[in-house]
Amino acid sequence: MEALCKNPKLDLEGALIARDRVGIQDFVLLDAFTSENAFLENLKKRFSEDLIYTYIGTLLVSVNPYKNLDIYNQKQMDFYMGVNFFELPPHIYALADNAYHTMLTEYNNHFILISGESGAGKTEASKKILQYYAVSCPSSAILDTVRDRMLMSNPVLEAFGNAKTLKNDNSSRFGKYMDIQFDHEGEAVGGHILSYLLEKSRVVHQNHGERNFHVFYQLIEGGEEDLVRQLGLEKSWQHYKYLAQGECSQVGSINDKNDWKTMRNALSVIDFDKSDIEHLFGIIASVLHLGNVHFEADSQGHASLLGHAELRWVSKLLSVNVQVLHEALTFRKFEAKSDEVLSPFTVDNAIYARDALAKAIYGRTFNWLVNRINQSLENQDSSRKTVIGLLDIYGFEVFHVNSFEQFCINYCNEKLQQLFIQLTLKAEQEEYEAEGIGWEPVQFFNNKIICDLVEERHRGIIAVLDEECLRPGDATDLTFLEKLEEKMGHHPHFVTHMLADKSTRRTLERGDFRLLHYAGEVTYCVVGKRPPLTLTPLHLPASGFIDKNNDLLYRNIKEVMHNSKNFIVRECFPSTETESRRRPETVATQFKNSLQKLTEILMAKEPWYVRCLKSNENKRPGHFDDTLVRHQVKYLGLMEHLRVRRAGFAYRRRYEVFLKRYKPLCPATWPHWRGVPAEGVAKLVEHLGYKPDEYKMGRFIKGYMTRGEAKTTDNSEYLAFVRQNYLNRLKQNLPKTVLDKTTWQ
Ligand code: AOV
Ligand code: MG
Repeated sequence: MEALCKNPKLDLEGALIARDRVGIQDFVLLDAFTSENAFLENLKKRFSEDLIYTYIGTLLVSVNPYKNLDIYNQKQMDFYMGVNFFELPPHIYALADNAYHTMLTEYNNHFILISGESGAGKTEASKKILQYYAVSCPSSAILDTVRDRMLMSNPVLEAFGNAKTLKNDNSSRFGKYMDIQFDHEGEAVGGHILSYLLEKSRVVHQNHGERNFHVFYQLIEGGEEDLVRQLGLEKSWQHYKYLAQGECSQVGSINDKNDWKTMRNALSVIDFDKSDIEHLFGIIASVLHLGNVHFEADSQGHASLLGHAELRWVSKLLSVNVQVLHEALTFRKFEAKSDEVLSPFTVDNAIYARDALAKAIYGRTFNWLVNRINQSLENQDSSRKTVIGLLDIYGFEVFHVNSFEQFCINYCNEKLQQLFIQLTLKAEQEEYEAEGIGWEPVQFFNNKIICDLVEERHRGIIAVLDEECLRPGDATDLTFLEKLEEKMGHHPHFVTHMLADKSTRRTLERGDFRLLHYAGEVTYCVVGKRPPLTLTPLHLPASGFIDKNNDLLYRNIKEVMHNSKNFIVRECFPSTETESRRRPETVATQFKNSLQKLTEILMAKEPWYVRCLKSNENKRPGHFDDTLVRHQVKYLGLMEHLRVRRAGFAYRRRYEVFLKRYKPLCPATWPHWRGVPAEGVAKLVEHLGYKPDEYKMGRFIKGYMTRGEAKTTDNSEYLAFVRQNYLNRLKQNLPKTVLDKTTWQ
């Protein structure tokens, strides 16, 4: 005993477990926790002791503590590496480790779905998981570079893709799915990132109390004197229209100067050379200068440039001809027969063209950056590998004014909730039925009805929006809204001012529609609400749905950019685009298609879930807002998940896999079982004295089993379903020799 205690790992284990005796670590294990009150009580009790993680079976619930806890360090990583999931206090490392070892033993692909509303802790969780893999997995010297690059992709993408919103000081404004690739030895050998719809409207407009993307402030605050001078920048954010609108630059939790250093260092690790960096920051600075390009109306009401200095900086930094750029921002080019005709812009048109250019440059540069990072993470070895995908997407959000961006973000969250429901609540219950296992159905709210409302072909909101966007003539945000009312009028999750009853009508304006999302209701403002634009007729370019969905960029502006001598800009505006006569897909349709592809990518892998909960709305350390947490527990379907997990059989494996793993527990199956795997499993559970309700045997493939030819590839050849708590017992019974040899799942 004494000898054992000298093992530091065991010391830490003892300390951790003693500390974690507060509340219950796994909701599945106790009968009382099927009531919502008991569930919340347990979360709260644990939270008050800084125990932010709790399991529901293998699902990890995490409550944002809003303070740094000393639980993410090398010691803890070592502790969780390769140790049985359920024997230790819940931790994000345990989940990461479990996924990793299951991948290694079963040689299949996995993904970790991290979900929760804005500010709940998704990005932090995904960083912890990535760190765990980077630090804990075996590695060789060459692979160290890959791992460093993987880690360093975070500060770069966060600088360019995150911003302070009213919900979160470091809010992800893009969706990110990252595959971490492992070889046979379990070494991380490469990575690949897919990014989803960056909220690029933020480049030109921020709400009060919010900021533009971090990188702009980092450059101004942290940029070296020489660099700032070369880029023609002032060391003051107030000087830039694109930064000053939110009247918010200093944020207590953010240190732009330090973050600049981290990001610059990260760029070098990712192998950006001097020229890449010069061109990249040239583009960032050009966006700031572009925001300060102003216009006034001349005597004929046409846009005329007000001061030329800023435009000269833009053209210098983007390496484009200043006259041609000037023309592109103040005239539209039409093709009439074989001639090109220039039509002068009004001031509004010119502002629109300027902002559209700023958004396009930034958005495309962001995509370029992701591609560039992917090149540096590419695995050179083409031999077979398995992956763990990490999904960290912008969380559900509701602001005072919600626009097209929130519509896309919240739709994306509906899709992820749908995926969760499909994989856990729905498919699981259907599977019991298919496998012939007696089952009392657990009722749950299926949000498919809302996904359909948004995305259904020809009939959903996106289809109606596209129809209006593509309709020539007088389509406006209001005609779009009217079409919605016509088509969705009786939908239980959709309402507008015209459709509402008297009391609801008071809370809705004519230009709004409201959706009853799975996570609560959100009112979307279809037409622009920015002060100058409310004074202008609606068909003018405004920040409404039609405009944002069209995301129009005039052809002559694209041509100017394509002729740039800045190689990043040139790559971002390829000639194929200006030559093509095809209308590009709308933003919402592109997004919908990319989410469809993402769903397919995920469905082909084995899922793990982290459900992040926000503890309070004010980022207050250690404060647990009962109402807020209860609401999230409800809409995330955690109680339903718990019910299915408790009544169900959380662990299921094909007979063959199961037998291979647990055959040492029975003399009849150890060391070799030569018969049909299902029968070996039957012997095994009989020997262990399992009661009939502890496990179920899934259907054999009809016809095959009787002839003893069970096919291992068929999904229905399960040992259906050992209950989670019995599984723990099963694992604990495995002899020590097997423990040492095999990895835990
Ligand atoms: P999100 O990714 O879920 O929101 P973040 O992961 O950015 O949320 O978390 C928001 C903030 O909460 C962080 O900046 C930290 O201050 C704090 N936080 C989160 N998790 C932890 C943790 N485990 N320990 C300590 N502090 C934490 V959004 O990106 O807005 O949907 O679009
Ligand atoms: Mg985030």
